[in-house]
Amino acid sequence: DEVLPGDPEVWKTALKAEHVDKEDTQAVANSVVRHVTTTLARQAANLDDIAAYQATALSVKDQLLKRWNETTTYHTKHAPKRVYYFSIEWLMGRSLDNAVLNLDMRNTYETATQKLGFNFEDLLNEERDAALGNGGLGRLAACYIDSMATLNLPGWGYGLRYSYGIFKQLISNTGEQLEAPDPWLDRENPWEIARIDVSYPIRFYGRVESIPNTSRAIWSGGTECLAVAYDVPVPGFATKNTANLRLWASRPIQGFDLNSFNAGNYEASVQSSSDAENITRVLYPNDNMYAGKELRLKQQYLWCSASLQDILRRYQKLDLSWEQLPDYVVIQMNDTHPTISIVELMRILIDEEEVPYDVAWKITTKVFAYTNHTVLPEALEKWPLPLFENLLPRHLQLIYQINLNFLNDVAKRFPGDMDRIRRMSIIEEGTPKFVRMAHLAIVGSFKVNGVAELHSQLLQSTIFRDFVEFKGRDSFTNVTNGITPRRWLLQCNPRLAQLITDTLGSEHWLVHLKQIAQLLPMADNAQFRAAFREIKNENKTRLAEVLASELNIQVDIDSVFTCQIKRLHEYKRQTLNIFGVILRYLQIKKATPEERKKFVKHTAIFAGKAAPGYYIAKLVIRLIVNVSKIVNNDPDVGHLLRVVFIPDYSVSVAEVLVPAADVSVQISTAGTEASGTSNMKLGLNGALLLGTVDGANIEIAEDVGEENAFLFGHLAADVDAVRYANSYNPTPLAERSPELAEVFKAIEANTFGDGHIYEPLLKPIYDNDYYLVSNDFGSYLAAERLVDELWRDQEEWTKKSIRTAFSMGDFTSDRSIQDYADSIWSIEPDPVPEN
Ligand code: B1H
Repeated sequence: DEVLPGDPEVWKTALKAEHVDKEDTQAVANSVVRHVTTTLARQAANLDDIAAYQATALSVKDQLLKRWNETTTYHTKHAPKRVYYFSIEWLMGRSLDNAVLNLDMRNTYETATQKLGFNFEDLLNEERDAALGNGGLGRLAACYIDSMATLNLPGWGYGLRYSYGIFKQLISNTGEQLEAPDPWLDRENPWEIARIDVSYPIRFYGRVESIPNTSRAIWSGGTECLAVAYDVPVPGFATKNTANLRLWASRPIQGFDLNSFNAGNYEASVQSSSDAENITRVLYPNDNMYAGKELRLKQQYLWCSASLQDILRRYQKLDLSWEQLPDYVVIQMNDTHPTISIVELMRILIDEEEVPYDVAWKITTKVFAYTNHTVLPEALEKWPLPLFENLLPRHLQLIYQINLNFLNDVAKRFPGDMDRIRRMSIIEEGTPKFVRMAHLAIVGSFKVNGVAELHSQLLQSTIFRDFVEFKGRDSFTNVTNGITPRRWLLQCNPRLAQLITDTLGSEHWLVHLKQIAQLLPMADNAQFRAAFREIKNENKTRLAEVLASELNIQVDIDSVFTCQIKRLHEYKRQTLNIFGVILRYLQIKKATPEERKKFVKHTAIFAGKAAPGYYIAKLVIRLIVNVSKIVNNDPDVGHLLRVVFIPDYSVSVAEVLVPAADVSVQISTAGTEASGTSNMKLGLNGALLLGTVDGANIEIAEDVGEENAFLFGHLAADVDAVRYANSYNPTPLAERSPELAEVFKAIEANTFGDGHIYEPLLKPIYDNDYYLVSNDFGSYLAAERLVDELWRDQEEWTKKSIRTAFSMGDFTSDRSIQDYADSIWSIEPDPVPEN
């Protein structure tokens, strides 16, 4: 019923000719070949895998764009309330396999490309990861947009199009992490559409003039650049709905400064233009760590301002009053990184739209919701006030006003409680002063949530306690994280997915993950166990082949594969794991040949990046690599122990590791890991949980049953007391843990190369052991003994593995997104009708 320009018959015939049937191999081949010969201007005769991948991806993108167009058109007409997910990181990984699976066209594309002379798997491997994120936070956003599309929720993602994603990790001969750039856009990105027509001006610096007798001001001068939109279509699974991820790239407003150019100063004339391009050049490589750099604040402001201008432009087409904005728009802030958007919305409403201050504040505080991802103090964003004032002078004024009103309200509620006012202020006093972004985020949001039960409770009882007392319990809630079972089971473990589908008799479980619980009784079925174990072994074999060919390490697939795959961080305690490995090594060395036969064979697998400036984290990598060199080449060890550090961990590396793991290692100091999500990926693929009582481990263990998991370590409630004792009544390490003292002695005796280089890693553990490594080492070892005992009984092990996998139904991102939609966003599914 759309009005077509020109001759409607010509249009209709043309649109029909473009249609590709899901099962039409020839039509798919046609579309791939069209891209080979036209878009890529290549000849069929000299086509390599890279070009064949590009053409295939472009053909799939055509399919996505049709659905994307239909979704956008439909939602534009329908005008439902929409959610906008603001995340400074989007760790998407590869798109081709995911897209053809979600389109239900994998077989067709596989056959079509095969008929054109290519192996589909090889083409998949030509794709570079879109690695625009550090770790869990960025991957969470990627899972969430997959679920938003799959649940037919009207929603978009907003982020930044970094020219360089997370660095490529190289490991030197001495075991050091080296960082290389990740030029992922060097080959053209077939998954994006440049929207040169969608761009917004962004101002930095400059001066502010107040308009007398109003709350308005004029912000002018400084420098301006453009944010240009790049759209990435994100298909839902088995639905036409296709979400949009809009990423902004910075560009100069004019190519160069004409005045300097005409004055003969060529260098100056291009300077400002390259300054503009630099803003979205590179992702900041810190996980759980705040870096107070001006360029990062520029990134945040460019992203938030462009996204808001975009959202408001769309809203204005509806021709409604500003007061109705919260009925149509909700913005979920992924951590505090987009908090400046609260102030930016105020600025646009007040200064540009002439909305009175109080009205603007009322509107703003109904639009934003804030997700916190960490309680670690070093990760909380606070900007030095002078830096902030220089870059965003008008925003600082508005923050002062917001803070003044807020603190007045606090003072009314708690008269005379000056200490409370000091604690809660958005501005931290001192030299210099700081702007506390978490406080601003809470004050400007209608809902604040943590990402797992324990984490949400800790937020409310510790760092945000004052705010709970002020705003009330109802403003705070929990939404436990989740992962998409499409990527993290269907795509990465197709054989297990097939077994589930065959046994359940349908694919519904992929969108109703709870249904896999129906398979729990299969744990007691010997035939099913054999099939399940066979799949695990096949996945282990595939990993073993990669390790042999890429790292030249031979592993025994009959050994227990323990996997700790995550960013390197002291609180995540890769130390516990590697110290445990060292102890095992020392015990094997000491044992007689007869005793050695009793050891359970272990393959300890590590992967993850360290922030480039994080010295201790890098030292842990060095220790792991150097231990692996000694252990893997010691003839006394034989097959009993292997240590593997897999360089350059990424989403696509995870897709190989996750299905091959027997044990999921999740051993953070209790109270420090907000949720964790690799615990969910590994659990869903049947790895048993070896973990502390922390983050989502707690809910996972509850659902899989504690008897199917290996929990250990001090509880969050006890950590403070142990920490206090460690630093104020220190006991010698040998008393806290004789086993750990033995490990440290071996390291210091140069067993793994120069012992003294590890001193900065060991000394804090000798001294005050903030992360309780020594205090938890004993119970960690006890948990490992239980792992070994169970491994000896393969039938029992497989039972627990099956129970683990099929109890993970609650940890799908579909459930998380449904929680957000119901309890925070108040939005409904709006499926595009099938025609
Ligand atoms: C998480 C971060 C994070 N929490 C600051 N916080 C960053 C903080 O660049 N920065 O400034 C980057 C990342 N990331 C992780 O979020 C938690 O540690 C995990 O426990 C959690 O599973 C994940 C997703 O919620």
